[in-house]
Amino acid sequence: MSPLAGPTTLCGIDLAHPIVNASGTFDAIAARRAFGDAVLERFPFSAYVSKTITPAPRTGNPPPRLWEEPAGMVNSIGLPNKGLAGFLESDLPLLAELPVPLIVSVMATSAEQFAPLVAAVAERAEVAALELNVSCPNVHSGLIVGEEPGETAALMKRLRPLTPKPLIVKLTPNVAEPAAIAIAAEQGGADAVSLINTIKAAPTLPDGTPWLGAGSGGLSGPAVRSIALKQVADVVSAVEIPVVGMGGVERGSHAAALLGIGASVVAVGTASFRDPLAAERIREELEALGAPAPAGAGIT
Ligand code: RRO
Repeated sequence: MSPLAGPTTLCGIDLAHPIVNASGTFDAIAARRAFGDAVLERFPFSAYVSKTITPAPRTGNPPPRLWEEPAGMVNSIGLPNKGLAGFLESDLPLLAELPVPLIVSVMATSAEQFAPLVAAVAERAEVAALELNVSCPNVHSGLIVGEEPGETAALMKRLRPLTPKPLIVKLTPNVAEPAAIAIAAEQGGADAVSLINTIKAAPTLPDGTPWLGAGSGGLSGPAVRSIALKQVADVVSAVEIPVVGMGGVERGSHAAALLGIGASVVAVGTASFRDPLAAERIREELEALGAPAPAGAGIT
């Protein structure tokens, strides 16, 4: 296996290869229900990042929740989830059976609500690391922890003492300088940052009415790839901690480009909706490439 697609580590967690999933884009429990244990035998990711959970259950946004673009997709899912208690009881035992380390994505509307969620998830032996989602474009909570460096720092100050487990801060692309948020996260004790989440978007019908039930959503897929490359490069040069890069990865060469600019690990997101085994193909293509794309090389 080429070094590019070979074993690696993220925050001390051993990974068989550098391809993980973007939170919320691959439902491992539903996949196993549909395809059986073949999903475990041929699991496409080297770590599994759960869909984001919140302290209390949420039903999510009103439909429609999806809009297709020529080179992407706008989602307005709105964080439907069983809440902490439901997750611990129903989902965690199933996710613990996956053959890879488990990273649980969490979100709350204030540092005080984040704290018990992080503590309860982190104390579970099945959980290797937590991703702090401070970047969802679809929940209008007034939460600005991911948009103001001072707020990010305050969040980390509250959460960092709660667990020695790795805390990965998921950054929003919807700010002028994601690197400033990344620096605040690092200074607050984050072990890694991940980016990009989706870019705010509002598909609109010819009569001016919004398509999405919630009015707006977040754009992902190939359309955002070069934005992700810019933001990941900026963040990589601003912090010492590892960076999980994602945004429109559909081929091995796209993953190579993110690794080539300094991402430690690459996440596959929207591509998995079209093909649940896209990440496996992307890893194979990455392996065949063997070396990072030189800076400025064309992306095919
Ligand atoms: O559930 C969602 O609507 C959602 C989340 Br939590 C997120 O982090 N990013 C996104 O595009 N959608």
